[in-house]
Amino acid sequence: MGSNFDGVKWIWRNGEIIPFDDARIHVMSHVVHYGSSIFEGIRCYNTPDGPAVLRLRDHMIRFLDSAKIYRMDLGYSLEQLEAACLEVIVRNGFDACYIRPLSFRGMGAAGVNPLPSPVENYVICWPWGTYLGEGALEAGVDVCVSSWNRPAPNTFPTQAKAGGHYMNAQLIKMEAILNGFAEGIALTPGGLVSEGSGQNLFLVRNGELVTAPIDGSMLNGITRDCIIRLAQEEGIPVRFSTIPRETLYTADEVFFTGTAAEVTPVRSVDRIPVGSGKAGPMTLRLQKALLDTATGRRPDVFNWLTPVPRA
Ligand code: PPE
Repeated sequence: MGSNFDGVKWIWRNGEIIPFDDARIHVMSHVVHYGSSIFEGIRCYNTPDGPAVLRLRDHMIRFLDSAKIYRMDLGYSLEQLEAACLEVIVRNGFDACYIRPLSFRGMGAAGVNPLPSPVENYVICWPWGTYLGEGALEAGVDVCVSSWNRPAPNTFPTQAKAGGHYMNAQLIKMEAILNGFAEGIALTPGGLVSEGSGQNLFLVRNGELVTAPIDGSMLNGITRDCIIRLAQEEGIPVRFSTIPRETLYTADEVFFTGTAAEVTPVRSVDRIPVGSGKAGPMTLRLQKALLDTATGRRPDVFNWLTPVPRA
């Protein structure tokens, strides 16, 4: 998957920059037992004007929203957390990297009640290449529909990006991998298409882009929003519609969106080829629009890029 911590020297913790090896937690930290963390995943891209972070503000707003939902007081403002992201990139000297703000309940009292355990805040960054395997962005991936559903509304708050939610994602992912697929598409409790283990999903049929409405089963992806807005800018019709499973098999194109996955074409679902069985033209067009914007090769009309200050 191309994750690489080798070049990571510094991590931000509660307002300080500490060496990578010092970023340790106790086994009795609440998060280890109960998954009580919130996090973000953000990408920094190299542009002709230097490194820039894609949609930093939107990610950090979602981070604070996750904290609020789980009643975590981080003790840092939006501006401070944004500055922390930029600082840790500068200190590590990366041109392009993945950024992971992470806050969790540390060591306090035993038992489920999280409130007596102190909140610890970290921002980590590392180089992270193609998420769904070498060549995935060009060739596309083979996926299955998972036997695991996403959670029903009012079970887990899926608008929050929280560690414990990813136990569900791990079930989806492991089943897919062990059955020879790159990824799984999970359905809602009602049996309609929801999302991948860590990606939202789009399909294309008759020149129209279709994605499921935010229904309480999936994350409200920021890359999803990028693709919706870029499509609208290009005059591509976008429709929000529930997606019955079988629509995946008859679509002209299917693709995933996510910070890590970027825009990954899906070339088959349950061994049924999607369209021609190759990455589709609309998928590649929107992938290029996103990556060209992120790397400063297309005008940043939406003001999505935050330049990383020079060291
Ligand atoms: N759904 C889920 C469940 C999800 O985890 C992500 C991001 C998305 C949709 C897409 O959201 P956005 O990144 O805002 O477009 N998953 C992150 C974590 C992946 C991981 O393996 O870790 C990511 O892509 O950074």
